[in-house]
Amino acid sequence: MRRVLTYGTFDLLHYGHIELLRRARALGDYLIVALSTDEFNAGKGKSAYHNFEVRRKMLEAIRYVDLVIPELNWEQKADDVRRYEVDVVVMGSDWQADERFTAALQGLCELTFLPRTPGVSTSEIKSRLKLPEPDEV
Ligand code: C2G
Repeated sequence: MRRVLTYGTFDLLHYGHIELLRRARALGDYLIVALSTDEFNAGKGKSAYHNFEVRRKMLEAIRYVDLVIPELNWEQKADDVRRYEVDVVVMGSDWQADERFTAALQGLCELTFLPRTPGVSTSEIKSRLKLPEPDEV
């Protein structure tokens, strides 16, 4: 059983997310998604439109996703890999050179970066829909 792990916010779920999850799952037999909590997002300077519970439920409805766990901080990745016996961590290519993945997971598991799906992003959707930021509502 080859186990895959990925991290993200997955807000306003779109086909770029689905394409990442589909390709990540295809690299193994079991896909775990570590979903950024609302508190962790605040630390990233991000405010998701949907809260953690809604984002978790949406991910759990996706056929490629086998388990959703919380992403609480930047430092948990090595523990996650050990605890869930992960063989490969998969991220979109925008994380390619990020030490919070490369250094943190060196020698612990494989690390694969997949090309981002062009032309779609949560921030683009929000700006096109002119969704108010939570503090604007
Ligand atoms: N993604 C993609 N193509 C897009 C948009 C996103 O492949 N058009 C990928 C990203 O590269 C990421 C995943 O989908 O691997 C989730 O994207 P986000 O929800 O934006 O996640 P992010 O804010 O990058 O959080 O600890 C790491 C962070 O939690 C990652």
